[in-house]
Amino acid sequence: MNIIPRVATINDISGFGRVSLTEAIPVISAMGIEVCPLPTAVLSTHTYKFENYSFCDMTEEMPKIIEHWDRLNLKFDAIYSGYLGSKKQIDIVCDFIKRFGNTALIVVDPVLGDNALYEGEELYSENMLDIAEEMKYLVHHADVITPNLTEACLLLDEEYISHPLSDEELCKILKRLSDLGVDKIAITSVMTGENEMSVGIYDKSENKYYKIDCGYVNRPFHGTGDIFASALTGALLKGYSFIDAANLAVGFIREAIALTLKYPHMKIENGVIFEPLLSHYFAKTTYEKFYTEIGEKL
Ligand code: PXL
Repeated sequence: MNIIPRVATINDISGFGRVSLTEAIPVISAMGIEVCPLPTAVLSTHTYKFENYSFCDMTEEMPKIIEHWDRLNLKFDAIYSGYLGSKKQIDIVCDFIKRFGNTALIVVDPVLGDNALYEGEELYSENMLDIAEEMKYLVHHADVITPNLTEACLLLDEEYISHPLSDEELCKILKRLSDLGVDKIAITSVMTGENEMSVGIYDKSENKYYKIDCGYVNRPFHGTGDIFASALTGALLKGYSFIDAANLAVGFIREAIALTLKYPHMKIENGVIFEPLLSHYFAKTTYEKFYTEIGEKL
């Protein structure tokens, strides 16, 4: 629609720690796509392992930004939402999608909690639990969703789904999520074997299920979910099929993790090092494939 594809990116900006907009803006821009950030909050750092961070809620400001964009008659090729701090913000995003989302690709990363894969990790906060109900409503408007397994549980009203998952179990969860009214699902960071972590993929219009091998490393890598959703959105706008777009996103994260591991003193909360990779990775035209098809016609 726009000469340079344009994406409205609704997420927080955390000044330090590599998450949300400080990943979405560089990643999507490096893919040759214009990013229009609609900030949901401004923080000094993200909230994982940091204490006493500053937090400025942007709920009051968001409608003013949207009104101005409306007066400018802006058109978006995609709307991509991430961290939303309250039910009110979810309502604002639903309204934004109704006003601007007619022909846009709608990508919702239903940020509700972390995967409780590692000892001492928090499952989800009370506030996030509170907004899970509203998030289901937002998910209903989406073409693509990218929950982790914890978020998938919350969306499906499941107490807990223990990993590792068999291919069949993974397909069933993907199918149930698509029954919420979504065509394309990617569940991130799912253990699919003792030492195997995957992204589970379901493309309903193709009726195909896949798992993409993340190249498991036994420690958390913070902020990779946001890189995944950002690169996925960018690749979809560039015309990749859903599985190829998700594969491209996983490949980028695998390279970022490999680079980060060269710096063993990097703290988990500093995220993964991806900046030196941006210029070459997204300039490539072919990508190594990490996926296998896991089910059909469930
Ligand atoms: O999606 C990760 C994320 C985004 N925004 C904020 C966060 C986190 C994870 O810790 O704290 C503010």
